Amino acid sequence: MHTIYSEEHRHQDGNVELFEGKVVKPHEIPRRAEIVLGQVQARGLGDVVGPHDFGLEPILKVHDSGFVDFLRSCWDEWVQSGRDFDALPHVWPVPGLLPVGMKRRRCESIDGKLGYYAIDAGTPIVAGTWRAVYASAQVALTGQRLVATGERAAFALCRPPGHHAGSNFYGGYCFLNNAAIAAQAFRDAGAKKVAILDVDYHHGNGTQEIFYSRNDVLTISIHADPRQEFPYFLGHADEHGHGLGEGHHMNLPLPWGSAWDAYEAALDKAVRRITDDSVEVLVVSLGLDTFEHDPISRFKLRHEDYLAMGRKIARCDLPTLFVMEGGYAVDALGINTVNVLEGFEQG
Ligand code: Q9C
Ligand code: ZN
Repeated sequence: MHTIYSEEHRHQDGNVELFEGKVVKPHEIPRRAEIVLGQVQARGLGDVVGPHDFGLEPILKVHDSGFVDFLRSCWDEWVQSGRDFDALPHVWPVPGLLPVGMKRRRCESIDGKLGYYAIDAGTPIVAGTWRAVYASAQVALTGQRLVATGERAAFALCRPPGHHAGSNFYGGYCFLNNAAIAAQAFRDAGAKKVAILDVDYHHGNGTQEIFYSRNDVLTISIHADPRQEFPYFLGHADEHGHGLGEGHHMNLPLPWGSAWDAYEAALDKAVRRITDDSVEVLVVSLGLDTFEHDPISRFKLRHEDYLAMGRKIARCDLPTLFVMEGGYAVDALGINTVNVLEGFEQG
């Protein structure tokens, strides 16, 4: 299968992340994508191609224009306000802040805007963030085009990742929801029903939010239970979709410490839900932070489990776009990623 890759990702290179009460070096670093690319090439997965430029239009079908404007101008406004280090939020308009009858409003100060749009303080914005974020979305869209025009599968080596970003917010190392943008592009190219299967360790809260009231994109996420793990406020087993979307979202939370036996059972449920529906194309939010040695996660998957994961995903028997999400055990990230993709090709 083809891999789509752009060096533009290197421009997302933050200095700091707020993590467990400390200001630490970011876990989401340029070397992640380079390690994955190296393994794709070393194992001969297929050709590596650069992205086309599809412009802002397909991004604006998923994200609010005010939010996209904020991402584009944030760094300049931050510098204008006299700062020269990473832009991070430090104050949030929590729902109870405002008296009854008052509406949350976006404030003109860049600090107010950061708190308005960010869900966490772990996602630094720097000078090159927008360049990298824009290219990452174009990488996903280029993979979408390859699959929509007849390839069985493609691998969008996106960086930064996307599944925590919603229509109007960013965080969890994500800015634009690459998988959601690609899924919407499949719909606009004529697919009647699309499924997004999110196997990242963390709940795909942004993807859930974007499609929660819709019945044309089935969203399924397997992840660490939000009662224990980020993003905490969403991803519980009883969230099934709303209105028209009722029954078209599925969360499969698993406890800390889960290994392949428990994971496989959840993945079986996900695959069954997809094959029971009239899904025409599959987008996989491919996070590898379920790995036993991931530094920020607590699942126990091993190298060989990712081959089995790829084979199992192939059982959906659908044209499939893989979109890179998380995974922070960087030295093992290439092996685990390409294991899924090779397992899929065998399956
Ligand atoms: N103590 C992705 O994998 N910080 N994002 C968690 C846990 C946020 C991960 C802190 C992790 C976000 C795409
Ligand atoms: Zn993750």
